[in-house]
Amino acid sequence: MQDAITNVINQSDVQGLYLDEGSMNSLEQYFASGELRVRAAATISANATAIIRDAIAKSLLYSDSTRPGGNMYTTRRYAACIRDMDYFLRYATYAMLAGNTSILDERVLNGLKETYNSLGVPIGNTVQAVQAMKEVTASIVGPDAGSEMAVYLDYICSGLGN
Ligand SMILES: CCC1=C(C)/C(=C/C2=NC(=C\c3[nH]c(/C=C4\NC(=O)[C@H](C)[C@H]4CC)c(C)c3CCC(=O)O)/C(CCC(=O)O)=C2C)NC1=O
Repeated sequence: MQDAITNVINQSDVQGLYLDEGSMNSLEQYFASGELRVRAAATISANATAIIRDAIAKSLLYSDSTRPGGNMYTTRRYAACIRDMDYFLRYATYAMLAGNTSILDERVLNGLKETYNSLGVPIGNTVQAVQAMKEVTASIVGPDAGSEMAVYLDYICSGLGN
């Protein structure tokens, strides 16, 4: 896993250089937003259950997914879906704290699309639920932290799409 700091240091290290101005600027931005990130992570973890419930209510509840024949039908599959949403929210929060997407590649997206395709988990509906979670999260943490979280929730969606 990388973060905003190791990322900048690694880039300079491969060139054998001290940090250049661009690297300094991106570090400064990261440090300046540090408190925002930590506060957002605390708010998200205190409200995770409600965020996921509201995101599902806004997107998939009472849709084809939850009806007989849908991929969320039966409590076992419904629970698997809620659990996946919790993974997405928790790992997006880690990535937001780190200021880097690598943890999402390594722990969440690696092989996920293939798993979903082989189990018939609909990717379009998953993306819809994650997009709803993006809106609900922003309404709870506010617009600045919300747009920071959006970077990582969108990254999950595009990782499922490719
Ligand atoms: C930490 C990283 C990690 C991720 C991301 C993860 C995802 C993941 N979701 C799975 C299943 C599943 N995922 C869903 C999700 C959904 N179905 C829908 O219709 C909705 C659109 C969507 C919820 C938004 C469902 C229903 C299953 C069970 C499918 C089945 O067994 O038939 C499975 C198959 C094994 C299992 O059932 O546990 C994995 C590996 N596992 C991991 O360890």
